[in-house]
Amino acid sequence: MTDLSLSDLGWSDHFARQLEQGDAPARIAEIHRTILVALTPDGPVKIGAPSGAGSFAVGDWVGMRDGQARMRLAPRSQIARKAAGHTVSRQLVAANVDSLGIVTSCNDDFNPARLERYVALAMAGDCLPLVIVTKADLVDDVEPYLVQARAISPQVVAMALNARDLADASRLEPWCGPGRTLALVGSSGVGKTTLQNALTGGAGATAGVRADDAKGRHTTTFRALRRCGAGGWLIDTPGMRELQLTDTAEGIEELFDDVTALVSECRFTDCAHETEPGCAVRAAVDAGDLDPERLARWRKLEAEDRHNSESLAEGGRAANPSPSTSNRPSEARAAARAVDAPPPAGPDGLRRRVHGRDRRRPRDRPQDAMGRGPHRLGRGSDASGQRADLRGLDAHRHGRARGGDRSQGGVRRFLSNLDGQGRRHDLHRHRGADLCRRRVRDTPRAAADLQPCGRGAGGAANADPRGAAFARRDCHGRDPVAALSRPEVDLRALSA
Ligand SMILES: Nc1nc2c(ncn2[C@@H]2O[C@H](COP(=O)(O)OP(=O)(O)OP(=O)(O)O)[C@@H](O)[C@H]2O)c(=O)[nH]1
Ligand SMILES: [Mg+2]
Repeated sequence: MTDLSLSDLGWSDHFARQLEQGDAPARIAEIHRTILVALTPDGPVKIGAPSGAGSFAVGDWVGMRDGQARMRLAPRSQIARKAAGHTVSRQLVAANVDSLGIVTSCNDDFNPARLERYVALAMAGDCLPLVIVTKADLVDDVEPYLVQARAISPQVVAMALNARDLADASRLEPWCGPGRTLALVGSSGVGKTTLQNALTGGAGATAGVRADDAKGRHTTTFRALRRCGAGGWLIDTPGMRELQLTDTAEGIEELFDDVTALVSECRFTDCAHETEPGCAVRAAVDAGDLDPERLARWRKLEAEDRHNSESLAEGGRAANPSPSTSNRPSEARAAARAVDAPPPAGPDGLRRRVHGRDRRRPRDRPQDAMGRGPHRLGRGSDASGQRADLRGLDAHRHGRARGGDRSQGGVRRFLSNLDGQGRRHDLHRHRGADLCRRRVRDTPRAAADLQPCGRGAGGAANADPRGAAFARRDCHGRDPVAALSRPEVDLRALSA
């Protein structure tokens, strides 16, 4: 018996609704080759995994019966990547995580392009991207690191600290307070376990880094969920040698929302942004409005994600994969996935996109009164438009109503939907927050309904460790903005 209740462990209605009669809930704390270590109010238990340990993530809730993890309960959020190496498989990193602590150091490990990948991963998994820059004690000025980290996205919260200093490390406690889970990811040797030890009082093994290139020694070998002194949970993970994205399209789209907005303005739906007439992306580059390096990074991540997602889908179809290992965590997304089949583009689908073949397919949907094209509904939508519709639903869910989504009508529909559903927090997305701000100005009723938001922040926030409410800057770092809060995830950002 422990003094932990189910809600101390992170249990909520979301999971209760899924639990089948006769099953007992348990939260996965460790995953080993054949067994899982799960936490229950009665204490930790070792249970079997009939469907294979790899189909569970640390942080998962399961329905347990007769010593077996009978059923994985659909997670609220999930982090998954393409497994390292040449194997075509997806690896679950963590589940039911509120914030993804992307750990890097003030040394050779610091790499904004790599951080950008992790941020896309966090966004795709519905987690707050929190960049933690360790080894602040080794440099004179941490500001250049923080500036670069924050430049990745207005949603990124970044802080620099000395992980070996308990008081400094305790600045992370708001992210792992009661009911919250923080997962730490990053290269080997950046100080993840050092942070874990500071926040949990544990004694996980740590080891020094190589002097010449600051690389770590891959000391931590398995993922583990640990209780924090602050009352929440922390997941430490082994250092990642590489992070290959898969099924992260939403995160990439969100991270590069300026590029994807331009893409939606191109004359041809499958524009490759090379030499096509009416290409809004090239026009923005030529006008100096879009950094060509940013465009190149977007291209690279998008192509990689598409390639890996398609390879996994191909391999998975043969093996009848579980859809639950994707980065689309919610039940709604999981349900959508069942019919959201990859576009029937055939084997050259990718080639056509990447190399721009056969791309003279003008947009057939009407423009709005302002002469703007419809919002891009998704790549490779099929002839029946099924995929496009689903993307539209998803866009709507994230405050990006499709087809003239920047119109007040789109916002109105979105807000009324939210009002009717008990103030779901969906406006944390960059573009959604932008819409939201406009709406706040225009409609007193909506403004009264809105609550301070923890996401979409572009700068300093009023940190409130109780997670009650945060006054945030808007996505553009200008005015304070109020946005909708999702009651069950009330911590969405604090400042450095
Ligand atoms: N000076 C300084 N050293 C740190 C800091 N954080 C971690 N270290 C040291 O960096 C080394 C690596 O730390 P770990 O906590 O083992 O790193 P890790 O990220 O868990 O590494 P893996 O388990 O291999 O993935 C240890 O010697 C730590 O003492 C910091 O903020 N400042
Ligand atoms: Mg470690």
